[in-house]
Amino acid sequence: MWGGATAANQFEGAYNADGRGLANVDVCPHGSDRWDVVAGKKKMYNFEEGYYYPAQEGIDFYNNYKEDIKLFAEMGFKVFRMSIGWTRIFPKGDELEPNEAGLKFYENVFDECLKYGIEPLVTIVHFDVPMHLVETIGGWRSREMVGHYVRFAETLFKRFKDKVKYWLTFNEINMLMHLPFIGAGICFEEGENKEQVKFNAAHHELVASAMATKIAHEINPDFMIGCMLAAAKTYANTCHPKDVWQSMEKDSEDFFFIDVQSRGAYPRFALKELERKGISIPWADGDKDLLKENTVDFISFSYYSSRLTSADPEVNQHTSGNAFATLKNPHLEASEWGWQIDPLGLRITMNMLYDRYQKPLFIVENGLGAVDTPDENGYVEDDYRIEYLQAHLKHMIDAVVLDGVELLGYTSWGCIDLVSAGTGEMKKRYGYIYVDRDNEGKGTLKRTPKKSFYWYKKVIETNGAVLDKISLPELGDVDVKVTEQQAV
Ligand code: BGP
Repeated sequence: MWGGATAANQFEGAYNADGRGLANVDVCPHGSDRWDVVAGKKKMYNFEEGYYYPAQEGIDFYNNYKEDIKLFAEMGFKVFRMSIGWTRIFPKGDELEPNEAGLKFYENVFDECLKYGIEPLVTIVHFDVPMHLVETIGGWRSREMVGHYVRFAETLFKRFKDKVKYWLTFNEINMLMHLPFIGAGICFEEGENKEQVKFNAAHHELVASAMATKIAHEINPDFMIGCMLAAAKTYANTCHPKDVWQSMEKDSEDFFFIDVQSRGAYPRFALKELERKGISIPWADGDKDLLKENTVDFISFSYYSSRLTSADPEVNQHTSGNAFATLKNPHLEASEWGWQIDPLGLRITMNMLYDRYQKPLFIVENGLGAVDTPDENGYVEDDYRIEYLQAHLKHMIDAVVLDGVELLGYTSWGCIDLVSAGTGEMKKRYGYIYVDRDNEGKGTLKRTPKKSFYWYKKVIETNGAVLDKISLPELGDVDVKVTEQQAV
């Protein structure tokens, strides 16, 4: 299935429409303080004077969903990945009855997709935590979150059991270790053991994910439930065994979550590591059986770049990436935001995940964040984006055709321009559709297909076969922008 991916908080807008409550994702501002807020270092529990909050209006998908889905259909999408704004359904998070207006909105969106034969792929939580639960119980640090999440998930499964088949329990579940406020609604208190808090939250999310998987399969045995990982192979800087060992350890950090969700138990390396660090797992009665008996049906992941590590402290030239620290790889070019570009790394990552889990994969994020310069008609010639995607898709197809990896689908990230999660910018664009809006929230919000829109339409039409036939000159001069490292 070919398609595109989005997240509620990065494009819906209408943050207080029809009874929607405030969520952690709303109060992450644009600007230099954003990083500290999303990382849980700076407490910002409400809108503050002097800041701009891009999630408030996003690109107003809430009021434009018909037009946007029509454009996705024109490209030939078979699948559309989107998430549910938790606080549209449960504004505070602890209500017992859902907000009908919120459910109705998503029902309308699903109906619109189905009208065009587009299958919705729904992320239940893409970073959202209701602010009421952040303030009253400290987000996912508390076990109480499990009950609130499960009630939310069950409400969705029951209401949409005939409209949605593919579900992801949490977006990039491993992100909570890196950006705990956006990943789990956690702000640290002075002097507390941060690692312990993060592993408590991780355990609660893993238990919640397994409970949701159980209920989902009871409600509709045809449901396909996936986990979702911010994935990337970590390379060793040299063939020195210490470097190789370190790269293995880095990969294991990511495997930890998926091992639990896909194999049904904490991996032994993680148990040993936690024991060494003096971190305890907040087990409750029944957790072990629950995890064991309710594993996911498929493995979904985002892939933007490979990562690089070295055991030698002298090798320390870092570059930015998807919230994961990585060394600069001299063999790779980078985006304008310093994210390195490694198409073969996608094939490597796919093989690594498939070998380990032997379950179908779903690539649910991949793409190039770049500055687009529209002409006077709003048209963007984004050959750099086409080149990035083309290279990745070629390796993706090799992984399927030559290596035998089972792949359910591919949804490129930000199929329509939307707000960047990392920086809160609009100018970091991933879309096939240009949206007239800038970093300060100015612009008409007009949608205009870019050159990549027509390219992707061809890719979908030919199920990827055209990739071999489109030669780059046919698409015009390709100008891949390579700039120096820029901090996120
Ligand atoms: C992933 C998130 C997405 C998305 C993407 C690109 O981590 O799941 O929400 O934003 O990264 O990152 P950014 O928006 O920072 O460019």
